[in-house]
Amino acid sequence: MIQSTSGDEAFVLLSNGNVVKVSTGELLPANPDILEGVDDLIQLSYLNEPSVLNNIQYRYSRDMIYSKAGPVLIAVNPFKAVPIYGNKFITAYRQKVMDSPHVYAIADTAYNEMMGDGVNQSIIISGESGAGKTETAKFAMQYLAALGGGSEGIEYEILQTNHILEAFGNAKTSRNDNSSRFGKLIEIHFSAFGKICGAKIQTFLLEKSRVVQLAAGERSYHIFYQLCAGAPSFLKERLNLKVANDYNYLNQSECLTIDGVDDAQNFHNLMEALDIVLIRKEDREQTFAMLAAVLWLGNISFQVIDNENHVEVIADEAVTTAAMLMGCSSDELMLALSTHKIQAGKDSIAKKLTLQQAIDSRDALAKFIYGSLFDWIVEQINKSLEVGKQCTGRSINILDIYGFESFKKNSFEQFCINYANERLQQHFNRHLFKLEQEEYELDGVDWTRVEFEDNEECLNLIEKKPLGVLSLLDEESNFPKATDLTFANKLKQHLGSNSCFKGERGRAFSIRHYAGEVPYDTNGFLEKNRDPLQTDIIQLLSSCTCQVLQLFASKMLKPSPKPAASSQPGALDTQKQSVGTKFKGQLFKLMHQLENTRPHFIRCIKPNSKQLPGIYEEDLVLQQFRCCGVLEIVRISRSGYPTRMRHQEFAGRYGVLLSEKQLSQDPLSISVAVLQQFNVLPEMYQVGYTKLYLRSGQLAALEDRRKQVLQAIIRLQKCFRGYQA
Ligand code: AOV
Ligand code: MG
Repeated sequence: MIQSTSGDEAFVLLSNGNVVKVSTGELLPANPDILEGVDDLIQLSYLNEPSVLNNIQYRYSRDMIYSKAGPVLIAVNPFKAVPIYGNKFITAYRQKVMDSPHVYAIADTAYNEMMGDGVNQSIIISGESGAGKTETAKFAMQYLAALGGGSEGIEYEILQTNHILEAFGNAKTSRNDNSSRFGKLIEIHFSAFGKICGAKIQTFLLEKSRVVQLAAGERSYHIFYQLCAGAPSFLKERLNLKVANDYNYLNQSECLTIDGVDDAQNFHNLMEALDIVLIRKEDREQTFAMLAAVLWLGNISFQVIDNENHVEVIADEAVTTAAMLMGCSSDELMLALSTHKIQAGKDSIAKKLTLQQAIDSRDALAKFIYGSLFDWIVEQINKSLEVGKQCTGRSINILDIYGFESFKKNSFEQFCINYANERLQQHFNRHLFKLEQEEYELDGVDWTRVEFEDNEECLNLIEKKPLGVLSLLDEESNFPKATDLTFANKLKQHLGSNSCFKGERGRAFSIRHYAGEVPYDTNGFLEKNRDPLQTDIIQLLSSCTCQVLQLFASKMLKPSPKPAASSQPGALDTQKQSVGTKFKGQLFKLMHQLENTRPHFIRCIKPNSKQLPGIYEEDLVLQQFRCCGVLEIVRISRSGYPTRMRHQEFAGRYGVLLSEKQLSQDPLSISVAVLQQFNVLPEMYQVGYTKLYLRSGQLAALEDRRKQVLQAIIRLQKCFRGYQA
């Protein structure tokens, strides 16, 4: 409220009672009280950042966590249980008794459009780490499960997969106690009757490094702590399982528990979920054995035996237990972890590894086992949810990936995660800004262009060939003598002209992402991109009696059965795709798949970085609004025409209401005649070359009138027949 002005200065009373002096040029108009807390930001009379921020805050403080920004659902993380979910609410949204913005409403629209138009749909959830994507995805699944539930109970199985995937793929980070460390797309398939008949889960790049290395205060994957805390005693005995604190892979970060989380209880929930998703008992046993093997591998230590730093494995409980769980002898395991076989003519010589090489080789083995186990579990789940014959090909996809991340130290993992978010942002921009406006322009609609922040430049920086981060990374990864420093120098040498790139000192560089600038440390980039596994280790795995290990090893051998001789430590096997390139391919495939569906966007917002309820940090929220272009979306939807119909279609549906004479015209003229007949105001529509564009709400009004007219005709006909009789 402006209290007084003098010259170009104004005294303004803030809502917290403080009075501040500002220059009048900085003042923006506030919205009238009657518009306080509107459902959809497009209803605001004055569209500016403070108004949007205030509106969302007003709603948030009243536990109205969902709002609309035109077609986009905004979900602000409440960090507490809000009583707006469950069967009562599902029914209310289904029966349209409730229509306030909600993830249920989005799921409902997607379902109706799939059933009505026969078009596959996608619900695309984005937002920073900890913003609430995974929870939102689960509520969307819950709604679809309730709607599409049938007698077979597959919908219940689908919901249970969340427990399993979260146990194996989520972990505590400094941003989120339950952070997804993989990307997930779930396709839910429906029968002709709209019942769920199967599902398929695709996952993207799991953060494997977490298995062996943790930042202070973070945890490894939940499953390890759950297993240690909750395994029944017979299982503990069989796996020689200790408490979490006894394992190096878990105790290194001095964080073993999460406030408010009961790992033992979660282990029981997981067992139930595994039962429901029909994971076989043998498979479960092998899974637990592999988890314990990973933990024990982490406890294996080495002893330096000469002055060249060569090592031998210390034969202790860790080695014997890991070997027992893997199904090999301790000697075989010790040899594979401390030597590298080299072919010399017909003979092979075992060369001893240095301490660092041995540690790397042990960790690579642990990461390989865990990563393969994760993929294998997803495979088993998919078998159990198999898309059945009664499925019609109709589906709703729900995408929940890891959110944008910026820590103090950012490595290859953050680079991949943020790259995925850039791709997703481009898809979002394309659908909400680009395609929409292009269509208007192409169809001759009178339209003032709304500018938006394009992230093409950043994607080019990452993806462009041959001079992009990923290409240069592959080039260096193929070069055995390259180091993280030479890689960093190469980036600086070639990418300096891209405005999203900033060279930093030494091994560091920064990228200006759509969601903010992130400093990366190239330390470990090459190794993580190569993700090598020595042939000696693969051979060991194929000789293990544990069946899943044989299976994992066979997958490594299949694409390129490579003789040991050519294996150069440190070089990237040319036939094996690098992690970065493989990820890029996966993302392209994902985008292609999403392009074939009708998207529904949900933007999750993190109101504070403390993960606490009731705190709304304006700067943090504003920055998130800016990077997804909330204001621009509202601007476009407000001046846009969300309903569009081909003239032919429109004329066919509403032309019946015109006189014979008017009908002899072409579809475009019929469209115009209908609009005139129904007195639709000129500002409510635009006539394009091929389509008619209507403001929101107009079609509903037309439908009502059509119904009235048709009913009147029917009444007249009845009357006429009665008269004839
Ligand atoms: P994310 O998926 O977006 O982060 P989550 O969905 O894991 O974030 O949400 C983080 C935490 O916020 C959850 O564990 C809940 O405690 C809380 N939360 C989120 N949404 C709700 C809600 N609708 N109601 C109640 N609590 C909620 V990451 O996976 O880190 O990008 O990689
Ligand atoms: Mg998540």
